[in-house]
Amino acid sequence: MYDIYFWTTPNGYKILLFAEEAGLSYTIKPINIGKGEQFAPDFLRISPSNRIPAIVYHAPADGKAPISVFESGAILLYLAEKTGKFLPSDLRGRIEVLEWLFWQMGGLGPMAGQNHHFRLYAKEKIPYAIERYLNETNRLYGVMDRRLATRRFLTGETYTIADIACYPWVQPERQGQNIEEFPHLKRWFETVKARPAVEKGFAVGRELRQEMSEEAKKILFGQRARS
Ligand SMILES: N[C@@H](CCC(=O)N[C@@H](CS)C(=O)NCC(=O)O)C(=O)O
Repeated sequence: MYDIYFWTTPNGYKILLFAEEAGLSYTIKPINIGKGEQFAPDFLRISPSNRIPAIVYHAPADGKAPISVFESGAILLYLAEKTGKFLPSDLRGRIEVLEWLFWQMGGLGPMAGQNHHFRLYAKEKIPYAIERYLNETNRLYGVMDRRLATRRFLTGETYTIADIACYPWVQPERQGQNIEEFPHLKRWFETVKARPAVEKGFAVGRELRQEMSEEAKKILFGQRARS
């Protein structure tokens, strides 16, 4: 029913985690971003920003053409609304989940992404850039830790798309963070990690995983507008 355009990155995993949690029937369409497959015209028609993830749903309720969705936050919201899962329907509960979903999309994801870039991938190690994103990741971990001091999950007692969006982006070792400084975040991290659907989603993706080659870095970094 669903095609998931996927590669083994945190944003890609968000969608596998949802699909496994919700028991969706799906086919993975691998888009090897290290080989430049994200620039194929067929993929750009679905995801005009040449980024994974994206999905296509083949049997929309209106009986019309398949529906495609790009941007992981939009995909999670679409799937949550469609399945009625992992997004509360009451006004306040829903708003809270959307706040944390957008917090991840605009904060944790981009900042941790820059952390990975400057610490792990950039050829030139620029102390200012490394420190800036280490600090910002640290600040964001602190925000989650405070939140989780009084709640089981980010928005309350139930697991939602906000947790699904954040979990793949919490990678303490890669991000130069000491999780022991964030006991509530650590407890949440271990709770989410142990969910069977999370284990399954990561196991499914792992089969495709490749180290990032120098060739891949040339394709991924330094992109400019394309005509
Ligand atoms: N805001 C986007 C970001 C997606 C994104 O950055 N995807 C990366 C992998 S995590 C990608 O496809 N990169 C390919 C490229 O840079 O060409 C989302 O959340 O879906």
